[in-house]
Amino acid sequence: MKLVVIGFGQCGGRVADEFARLNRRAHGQRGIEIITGAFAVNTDAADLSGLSSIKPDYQHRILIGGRKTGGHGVGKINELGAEIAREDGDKVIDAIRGAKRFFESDAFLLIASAAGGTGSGAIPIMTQHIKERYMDKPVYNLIVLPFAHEETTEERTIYNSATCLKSVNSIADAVILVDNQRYIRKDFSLRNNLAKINALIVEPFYNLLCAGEETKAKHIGARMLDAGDIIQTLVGWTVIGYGKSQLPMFRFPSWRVLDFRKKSTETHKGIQAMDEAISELSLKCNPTDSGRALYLLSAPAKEVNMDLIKELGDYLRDIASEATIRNGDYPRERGVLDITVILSELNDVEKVRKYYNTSSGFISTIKKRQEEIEGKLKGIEEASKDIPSLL
Ligand SMILES: Nc1nc2c(ncn2[C@@H]2O[C@H](COP(=O)(O)OP(=O)(O)OP(=O)(O)O)[C@@H](O)[C@H]2O)c(=O)[nH]1
Ligand SMILES: [Mg+2]
Repeated sequence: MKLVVIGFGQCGGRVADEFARLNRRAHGQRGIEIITGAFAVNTDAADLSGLSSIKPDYQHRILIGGRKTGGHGVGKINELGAEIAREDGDKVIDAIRGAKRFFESDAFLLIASAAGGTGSGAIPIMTQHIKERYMDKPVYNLIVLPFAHEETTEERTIYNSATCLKSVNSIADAVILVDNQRYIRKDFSLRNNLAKINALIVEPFYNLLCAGEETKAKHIGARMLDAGDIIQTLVGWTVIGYGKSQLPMFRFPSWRVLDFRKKSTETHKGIQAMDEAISELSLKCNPTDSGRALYLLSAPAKEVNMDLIKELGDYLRDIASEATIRNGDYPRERGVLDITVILSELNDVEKVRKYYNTSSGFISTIKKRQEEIEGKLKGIEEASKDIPSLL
């Protein structure tokens, strides 16, 4: 599957930059292209120049709202991010049109954090803009949710997240949710290492996007997973997960090992990777809430057998009992077996519901505070009415 990737704001831009690196890796290691164009859009000029893999010209690193913000961002006011996207959105469309291989793309992937200002505000507006302009291609959003500590220190974090999520959900074909907090569960030092988190965020997309682009027979599985399968799976709230098991690089010839034992070891390794993919989903959710699911098994060709595929299918069927499940196998890597899982069409996401509930509580407080400020301003204006002005 080939994507046009567009990142908005600092977080979105950096994750899009990581996708550009992923494409370089696919090209270098496998001779295939998975990204037809990578763009970063920001109100902050310094953030744009901090990127490394997205082409450094103004058609790929697009500054919007320069006049309004002086190139310094919107300071977490996502209404301003939205307004600027409305005014300057054509710049992004022009850039997409200029991309050489655009006609080969299967879909758009737009990326932003929910909690910031620029990305959070611009992504719903640009999703709508692109959907109206390119009706034949799905437009997906990848939304990064804030760390827990950000939610407690700043009201805007929750409010921006709620407004962004509500807006993207009503317009994007699917919204892939990625929770920053999930990545520091096991390794707290990651909190200060966003680059490492970004690499972990994009990793599950590598085999997923590559599998359908292979042309060499030896890398085409018994059941190839292509863009059509992914497009059929992605609807509404979505999460993605990835897990892997190391395999011995060298095996004894098979006559030295009892056949049933070999098979059960492979199945065990497969289940172990699937287990990891499910427990490392990009956002904590309940798999029984999903209406569509997909898994891709990548492993050396000789490790893939019907038993393993059946066991993996049964495993996912058990936990995502309501979902239509698609699957594929991808004969690749030596020495590892890995599994990518997508759970989509989720009919409930606890974290999103919490943002909505908490924000609804804020709205009256925010309004009241606004009225108080306006009242005070009026008071001071009133007191000054008899004072002559120098203007
Ligand atoms: N995973 C990840 N999260 C990030 C990154 N940069 C920022 N964030 C998160 O994104 C949120 C802040 O949003 P930003 O993307 O910095 O904001 P912005 O869209 O640039 O908007 P303004 O700076 O307010 O104009 C916070 O929740 C951060 O934790 C990043 O590189 N990776
Ligand atoms: Mg910023």
